[in-house]
Amino acid sequence: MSKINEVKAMVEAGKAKLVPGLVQEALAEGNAAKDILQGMVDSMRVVGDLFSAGELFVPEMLMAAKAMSKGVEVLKPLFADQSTSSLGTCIIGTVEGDLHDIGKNLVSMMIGSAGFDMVDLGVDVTPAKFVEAVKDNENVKIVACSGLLTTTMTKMQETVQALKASGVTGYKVIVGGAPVSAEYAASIGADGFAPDAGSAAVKAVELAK
Ligand code: B1M
Repeated sequence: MSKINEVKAMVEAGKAKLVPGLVQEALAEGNAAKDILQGMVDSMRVVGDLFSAGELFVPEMLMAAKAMSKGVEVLKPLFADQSTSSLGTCIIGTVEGDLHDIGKNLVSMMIGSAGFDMVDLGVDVTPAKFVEAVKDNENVKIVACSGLLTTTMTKMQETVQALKASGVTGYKVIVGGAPVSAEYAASIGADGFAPDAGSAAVKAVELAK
């Protein structure tokens, strides 16, 4: 079994203690960090499908998430920004009612590696907290909202509305997450949408210009 497949199997099995070492071994074997990352993203899809099929439950989903997060910690320095000048500040968070943070963390890592100073508000972020953050931070160019649940997608709309009503300007809002589409993003007045972490970074750079 290739090391990436071993990483994937251990993420799916929720073996958080084994994954970092296997990620190191996969790197040592010559695999690119992005390929190892993609392997772990694919594993989370498998876990989600098993959950949908009733073959796996919330605790196992949580263990798989922890295992992936440990693997991402090993890869994070490899995606670090090498540039010295900043493109501005990016505020990021998962919207209110939603506790999923793996995708948000990957998006944060990629936007950060594109040259932004990241302010990560975490998960379950209310519209008011996003507004507070654009007021409290200097040189905010991007606000990035992540959401994984169809049930809390409306909070994304409320966040965009609250940001517009705040009167603070000079930044753009991008949204994304599995249930979010370009059409939905446009319908709630967001300035941009990205389907994955890499394109979120590209979109952030484009909008911050
Ligand atoms: Co949850 N969960 N979960 N879960 N979970 C999903 C999302 C689900 C699709 C599973 C399923 O049913 N197949 C389903 C949502 C259904 C729906 O609404 N359509 C679901 C459910 C139902 C739930 C609970 C309600 C379950 C319950 O309690 N009965 C509950 C809700 C809790 C809450 O949030 N209030 C719940 C809980 C959890 C755990 C806590 C156990 C755990 C999360 C742990 C954590 O994040 N720390 C968890 C997990 C792990 C998942 C799955 C299996 C994996 C999510 C993940 O990390 N994917 C997920 C199934 C799936 O996704 N197939 C599922 C990997 C990650 C890299 O992908 O987050 O999509 P993703 O991010 C991508 C893109 O979406 C995009 O880029 C990322 C990287 O390329 N992206 C952006 C994300 N944000 C972006 C922002 C951008 C741009 C792109 O711009 C700003």
